[in-house]
Amino acid sequence: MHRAAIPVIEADRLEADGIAALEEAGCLIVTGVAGRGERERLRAELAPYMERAPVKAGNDPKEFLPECTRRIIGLVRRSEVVRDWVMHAMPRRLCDHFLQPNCDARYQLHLTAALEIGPGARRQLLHREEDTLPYFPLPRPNLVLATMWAVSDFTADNGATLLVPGSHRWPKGRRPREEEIAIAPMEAGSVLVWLGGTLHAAGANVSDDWRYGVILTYSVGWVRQEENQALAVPDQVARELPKDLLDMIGHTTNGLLGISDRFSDRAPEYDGIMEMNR
Ligand SMILES: O=C(O)CCC(=O)C(=O)O
Repeated sequence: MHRAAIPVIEADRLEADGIAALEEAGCLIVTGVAGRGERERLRAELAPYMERAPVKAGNDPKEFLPECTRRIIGLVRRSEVVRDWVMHAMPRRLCDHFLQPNCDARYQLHLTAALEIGPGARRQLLHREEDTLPYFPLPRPNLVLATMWAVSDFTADNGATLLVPGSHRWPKGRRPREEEIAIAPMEAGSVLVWLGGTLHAAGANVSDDWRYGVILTYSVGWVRQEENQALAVPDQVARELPKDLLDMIGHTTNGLLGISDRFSDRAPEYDGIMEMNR
């Protein structure tokens, strides 16, 4: 069987080749983004939480999360490396291109998750990041851009992500044939990027190793974030974060959305509303 393929580029070719490739395929592997030191720091920062996360049990083929997997969310609170990755120039350049034109004001962090896929995990059900935002017919403007940071190597055997190139342009009911499903093996330090309309799933793990990845997704600022960052990042942590990261997680207004009298200094146009509320 001749399988579909996913475009692969080195990080320094993003501008020249990456944007067009992602536009066309709806998915892209960018190699050489995160160094070994960062990945080791990330593992150390998240280890206390990952070790406590339950490994999914049961064997229900309809469950979204397959058995033998574990995941945690709330990564901005827990990891300085994740904070750097959220604000990394590579995903932001792609968000500038794919999300910003569809924003009233800005794009935002949508979800953070660290996930491990263990030996014996089955293939996940194919889905789209934008399945939670179903109010526009497919194909629709890009609302979400997803990144998967390979903390370990991703291989065809240990559960590398499966994607359907081109499916970001498909109508809703179209299902892929098996040969249209591509596998995204990548070396640790690479980042898989896909658009919110692209069908994808975690692969089955038929190896003896655990596959470790971090998903960071972004959305247009006028939809509700998949992960409630205002609750995920408590005040005592938020106080220490730089303003650009705070803006990214939602401590700012987004056009007319998201006002709070806690940042009236940053949104002078709301002074009147603030006055009424005093
Ligand atoms: O783990 C993967 O490769 C993809 C996971 C995913 O898409 C999800 O859990 O939403």
